[in-house]
Amino acid sequence: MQRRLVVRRFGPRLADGLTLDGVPADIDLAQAALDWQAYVEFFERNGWTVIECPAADHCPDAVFVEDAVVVFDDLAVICRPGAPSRQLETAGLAEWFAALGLGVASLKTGTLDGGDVLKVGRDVYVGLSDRTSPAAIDELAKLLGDAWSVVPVAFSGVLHLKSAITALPDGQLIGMAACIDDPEIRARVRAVPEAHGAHVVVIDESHLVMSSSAPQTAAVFEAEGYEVSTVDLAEFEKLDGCVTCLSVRIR
Ligand code: CIR
Repeated sequence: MQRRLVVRRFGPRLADGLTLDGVPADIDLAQAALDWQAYVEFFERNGWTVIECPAADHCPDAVFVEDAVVVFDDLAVICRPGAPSRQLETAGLAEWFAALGLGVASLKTGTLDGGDVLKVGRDVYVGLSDRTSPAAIDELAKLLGDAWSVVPVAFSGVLHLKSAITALPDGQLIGMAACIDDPEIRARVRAVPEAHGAHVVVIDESHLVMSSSAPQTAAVFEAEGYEVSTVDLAEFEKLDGCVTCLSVRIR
């Protein structure tokens, strides 16, 4: 199976990216470039083909490409970013993803950030957030039909659903249960000791990649038998990014 990783290089305006508290982040651009490169190289070393989509230098947050596109099997869904400063990020992406050989559908209603979309098996949990509206979730559900089961999830206190929870290879939800308003889903979330411990990208059944800013959580998963790799993401974390958001993964 060919695994492809779509990434988007950041431009000179990265430090103008949005922050939850509205205070501009103090970004070290040189360090961010090193960390971004190391992220890309990590995936290359682990057998992924890395593909760069065209940069969007006029959009400071474009490096967080996960928010602009979500891939379901061989269908790329072009999102409608909820923040006005991010809406131009999707320009040209439909054509670009089609050229990769994927089917493409563009959402037309409301707003939806890919960071609110957590796929676990055939379930698609979609956070109801300031960035993602019920109308867009309905449209996504209709688009995906019976192949996927879309579950809206109310949450609070963090930017995106995947800022609060992600999932281990066995489908176990992990992260900050207290952020999940929906009681049934909250009860299924296994707590982790650090905020950035909520974020894993699954490389395969036994291998995870996480931010190096969650060492206690990494130790917990290692003790359970997972191989845990870490990447440094501090500059992107200042902009409320995490390990999932710097790429779109095509498996
Ligand atoms: C934003 O506020 O939109 C960006 N500064 C951070 C987006 C992070 N995206 C993600 O975790 N999926």
